[in-house]
Amino acid sequence: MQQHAIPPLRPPDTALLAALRERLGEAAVLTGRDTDGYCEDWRGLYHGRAMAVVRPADTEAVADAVRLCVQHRVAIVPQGGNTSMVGGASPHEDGSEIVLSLSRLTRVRGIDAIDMTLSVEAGVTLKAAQDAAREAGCLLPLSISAEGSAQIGGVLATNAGGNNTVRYGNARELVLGIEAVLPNGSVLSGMRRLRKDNTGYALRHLLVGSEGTLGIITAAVLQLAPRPHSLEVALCGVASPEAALALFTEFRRRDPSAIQAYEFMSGTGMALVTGLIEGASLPLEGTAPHYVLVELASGRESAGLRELLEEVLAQALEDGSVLDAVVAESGVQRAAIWRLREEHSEAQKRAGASVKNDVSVPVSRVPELIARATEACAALMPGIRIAPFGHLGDGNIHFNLVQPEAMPREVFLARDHEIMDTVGAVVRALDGSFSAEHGVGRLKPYMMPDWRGGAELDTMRRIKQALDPLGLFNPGKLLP
Ligand code: FAD
Ligand code: 2HG
Ligand code: ZN
Repeated sequence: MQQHAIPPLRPPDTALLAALRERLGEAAVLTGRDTDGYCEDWRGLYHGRAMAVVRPADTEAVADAVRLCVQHRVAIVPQGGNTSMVGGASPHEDGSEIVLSLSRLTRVRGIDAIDMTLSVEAGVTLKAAQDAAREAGCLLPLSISAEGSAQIGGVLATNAGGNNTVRYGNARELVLGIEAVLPNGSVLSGMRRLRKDNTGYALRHLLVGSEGTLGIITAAVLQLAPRPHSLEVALCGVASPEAALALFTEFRRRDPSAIQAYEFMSGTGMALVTGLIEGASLPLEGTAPHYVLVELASGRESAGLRELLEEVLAQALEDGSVLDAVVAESGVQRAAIWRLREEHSEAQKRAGASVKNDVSVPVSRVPELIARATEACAALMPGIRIAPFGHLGDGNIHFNLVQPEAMPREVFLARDHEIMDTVGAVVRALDGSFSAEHGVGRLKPYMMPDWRGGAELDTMRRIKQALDPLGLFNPGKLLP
């Protein structure tokens, strides 16, 4: 983190606060210390201050709050579960912005098991949306470790990826319809649940991934999938990222439709999990340089997944590419294996400050990414803890670096751009992206001109200017 002096607090717009209280009710407008929980991000990188946090209860109230803020020329930071990894939902330190929390929009508006659609409001957590789908006998095939807190609006605004992208795609692929409040206060009502609908520009896709800079998503229609009837999970110790990739391609060759998740973990990252997370232990004979979690699933009950898993692993154990493997025998064991993967972010947080590189490269180049970035980071900062993990099946690796044990947090974080640019140079050489799934947020807009300059950035700016000419929706995020 580049350190900046804390700017002086701007005086609040008392007329606006009074108008918001009158329209939304006293309890829906928080100020002072009541806003603290909304101003700090999950990583603890930003300590913003908000003029107020407003918590409207429905779409009309969101639209009215937007109109009032625009009348008063006060900027709005939309916020869902506040789990952003890039400071996307954090207000500026000068207290000039209003945080608009969607957390009271929690209605499941409808679910249809024949159409396989779920209509939900923005403040429904991803976990609650998954539960609603399950109760109707369907699957909402989007899964991230933060699903208990992340909300549908935030998940769509960031186009979240996660553990099942390899099979079902990112959040974008699941969105059939959307409802959103635009910066001019109008409500875009596109809650259609149609598989086919080619009527001009796909505005829902403009809003998905726009990180609160073009509109406030208030509800969406999501495409559900059939629930799998058979499921197998295995954890493997592997000698190298090359071996992890070879195992992935072998599973895909044998049955392209079977892979539901394919996750890579480094030995360093796994040691942090088993060392710092209560109850997390490795179900293998010993440790390995790297690990892979594979989940296979099928809509059929006797799909032969267990046989497939055992055959592929037996062959890999024999040729030495897999060093050790365990196949879960129960739901409890499946959950214990998944926990080793899902606790990576929390374990790294407990180990100290990290610099996160949420990068993607073509799947075939993941081993090269890991080798080259590891070498470059070790040369840049001796003692840095290199803990890459993530969605190998999508070519999306979280190339995370944890501070050297003896280095103070601030000294380490002051070099974050240097570290990100070191990893970025490798990613660029491999035709990758510096932002695979977490978004650009407040952390990375400085990288946009270099990576997406020319017509791409120019077009983004024109779209922003057309929809939000006053620049009041999440300023300082996404666009430099
Ligand atoms: P917030 O953090 O509140 O906001 C995120 C961005 O969206 C901000 O720019 C905000 O302004 C905007 N926004 C929020 N709500 C709305 C709305 N209703 N309308 C318009 N804009 C809005 N991400 C992944 O992609 N894959 C993962 O596997 C993954 N795992 C994670 C694990 C952990 C432990 C944590 C802490 C985060 C993880 N993330 C992951 C990142 C994050 O959880 C996701 O980006 C998530 O989608 C954000 O949802 P949220 O509701 O918390 O959004
Ligand atoms: C995950 O895949 C998330 O678990 C978080 O995207 C990654 O902590 C991270 O960098
Ligand atoms: Zn991820």
